[in-house]
Amino acid sequence: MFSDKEEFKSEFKSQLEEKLGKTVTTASDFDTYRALGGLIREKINKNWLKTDQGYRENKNKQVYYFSMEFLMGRLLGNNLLNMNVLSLVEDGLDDLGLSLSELEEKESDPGLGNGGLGRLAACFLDSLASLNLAGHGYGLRYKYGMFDQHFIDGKQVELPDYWLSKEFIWEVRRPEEAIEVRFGGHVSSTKGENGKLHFKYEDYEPINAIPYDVPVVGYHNETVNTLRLWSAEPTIENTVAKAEKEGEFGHFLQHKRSLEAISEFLYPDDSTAEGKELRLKQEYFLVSAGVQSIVQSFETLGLPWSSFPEKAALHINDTHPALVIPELMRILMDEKGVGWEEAWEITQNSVSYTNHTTLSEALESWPVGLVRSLLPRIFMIIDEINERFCQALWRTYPGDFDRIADLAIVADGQVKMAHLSIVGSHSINGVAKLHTEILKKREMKRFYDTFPDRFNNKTNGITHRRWLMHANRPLTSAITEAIGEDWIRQPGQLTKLLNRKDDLPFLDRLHDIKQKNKIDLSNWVQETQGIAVDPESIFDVHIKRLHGYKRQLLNALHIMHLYNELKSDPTLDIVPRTFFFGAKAAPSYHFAKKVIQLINRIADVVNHDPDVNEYIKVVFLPNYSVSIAERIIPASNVSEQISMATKEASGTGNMKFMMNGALTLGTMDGANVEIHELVGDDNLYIFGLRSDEVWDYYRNGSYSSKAVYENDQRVRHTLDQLIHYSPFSKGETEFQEIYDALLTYNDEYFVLKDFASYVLAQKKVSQDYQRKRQWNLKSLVNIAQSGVFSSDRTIQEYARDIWDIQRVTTLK
Ligand code: 26V
Repeated sequence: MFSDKEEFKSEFKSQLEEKLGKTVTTASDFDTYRALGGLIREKINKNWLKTDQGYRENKNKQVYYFSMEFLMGRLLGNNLLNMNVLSLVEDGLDDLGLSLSELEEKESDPGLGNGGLGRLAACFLDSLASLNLAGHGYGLRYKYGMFDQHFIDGKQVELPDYWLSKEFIWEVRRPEEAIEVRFGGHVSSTKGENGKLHFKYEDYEPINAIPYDVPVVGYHNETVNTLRLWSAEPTIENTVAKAEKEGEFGHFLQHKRSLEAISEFLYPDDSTAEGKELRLKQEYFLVSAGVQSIVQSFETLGLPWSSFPEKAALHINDTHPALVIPELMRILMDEKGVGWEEAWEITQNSVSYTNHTTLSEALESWPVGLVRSLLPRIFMIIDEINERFCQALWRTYPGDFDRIADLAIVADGQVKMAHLSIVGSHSINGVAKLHTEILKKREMKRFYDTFPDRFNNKTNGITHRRWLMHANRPLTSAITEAIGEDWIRQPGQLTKLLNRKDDLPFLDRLHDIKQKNKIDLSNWVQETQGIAVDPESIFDVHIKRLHGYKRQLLNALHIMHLYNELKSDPTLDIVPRTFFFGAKAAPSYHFAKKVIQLINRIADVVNHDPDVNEYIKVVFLPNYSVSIAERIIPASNVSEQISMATKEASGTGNMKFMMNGALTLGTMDGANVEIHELVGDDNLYIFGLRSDEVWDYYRNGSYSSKAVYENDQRVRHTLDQLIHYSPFSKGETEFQEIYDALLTYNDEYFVLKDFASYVLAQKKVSQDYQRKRQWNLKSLVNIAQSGVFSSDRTIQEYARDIWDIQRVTTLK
């Protein structure tokens, strides 16, 4: 690396001069960023190569984490941190009159994911590399990531995110490792001499999958793993042949574009599985390229096929890559001559699956006709898997038609991807204790009855390196000064902070750090949004995708209620608060977009009303992203985790806030339940229906939102303000739909039911915040207990229980 700051400076200057033909004074900020990133990339290369060679020579088992999304965030700062040169580089740049944090801002934030599922994948990669585990990501190199969100008249407008327009300096294109993926066509079979069937695949459309590799740098070790992102390109032979056949150049271009469309854009809807052909193509493209390349690299080991599961673990992040199951079967049988039984055993023993949601509308299923025409051989295999599975069920439950129909993989003209994933893998996990229990006892009960040993829980985690050490350096220093630095390698040791409960100067320091972070955020909000916020006010933050079940609407109604209270009694003693929101709605999710519009309207009203704007402010930050999260979380006091109980599988934002000393205001849902278990009633704010109460309501059908409306004057008043003339409606009918969802359609997510207890919990928050010392203590307890939620803990559990891999000891 760099032996000292001076060496860094001279290498950096040479890089600028030799690679870009610029000097420190003539280079633009982006040039400077590129030069710095380029230099760091070169430094990574040695360990990258060494890691790869080490894995090959030692024949270590490799984990391949298949995910349609990797929400990596910016890489420069994190790479510097993990390479142990952050301060050195920062000081060196400072000498040259440059600011590292300003340069970091020049990197575009690759939005190759929707939300929690994609960010989890990124945290996992960081933990795998940092724990010396041989695990890599396989994903798609979307040309357009998550859309850019703008507000026009308070409404969400989406613009394409052409993130590659700024060169992505971390990737390496590897055309020599291209893989051919095949779509469409026909399958014919012939019987061989031994009576074995041989399948021939013809008239298919070939397309090249080109890998782009991104290094994943471990923390203070020599491991550099790989995130491999596949990009779709036409095969030259095929395009030329097509052009010749059709004799027209126009067709050639059209054809080229239709093939490239496969890795063109990220589907921005994480709430409904729509059954679009292009999405299925994307899924198979990732899977086929990935599995073929894994099989190729296994073959270099010269081992029998039966040892495949000892050398490769294929993990599927939700059902989106579930076609790895039939694809591995296809390759083993059709290309390698392995028989069905052995191929099935190999497949099952290699594949494992994580479920991330129980929302029925997000569960994937594909029309049989579509799968059959797009992937004829894959469909035959799925059909056979289904056939054999149903026969086995029949032997265990003879005559139980209902059960077999319920569990079948192919039924009602659909291929059910969750069923395929469960039947084809050896491990199925949920992402928090409550979520896993819901899978076992309810959503997947019959599968659990059939395969009880396959189900297990792996509570999610977050990388403390990005979310604490990089996002909140002052807090990191304070912690290390208090308890030493062992917590960095063993985040569980953060509990040592509990010994500081009576240490007043330390509690004050925590407070000062939070205050400083709040001032930084306020300045940034002023600069970018033109809104003045008071850093002394409570920073109350609700950042996540916009979805009915996440109940941003509950938060919004509460703010309307506060506004009403303040207006009717200007002398009301209220603790000043700033409500922050960040949320993207799926472009086709009409209701979610209405909620965005409502929150922006509330912000407009509240922020401009001199009777209230000294006490409350509302800031809706547009274009919420990983980098915005890194700014806002360290500056938060209150973490809004208010999903309707049973609906949020885990949540991971909740963990990031906790680790940065914010207090959770939440329902007993997802991982909130585990946060509550760790910090106890005194150190977070729980409200609302519990999961069993929700189920009771479902069972009895006894919830009536109208009854709440009739009986609670506050609810009545705020809801009426949505449709009658009021500062919020301005006499328009814009929010009629929200009113109808809550009253006419009986409030699917129990917003009104939980309103009263939410208001109470919010009152308690305000009261407690005024008792500074106690609040700081609560904050300390949260930080101290957050180590469990490091993704290092999560990944160690996956490594031990699911993947059966150990640390690679040949690397430091
Ligand atoms: C679903 C779909 C449906 C098809 C179209 C594209 C698409 C993209 C994403 C999804 C995933 C929805 C599931 C999901 O993101 N679950 C979240 O996973 C987090 C990590 O485990 C967890 O913390 C959140 O609670 C859970 O909602």
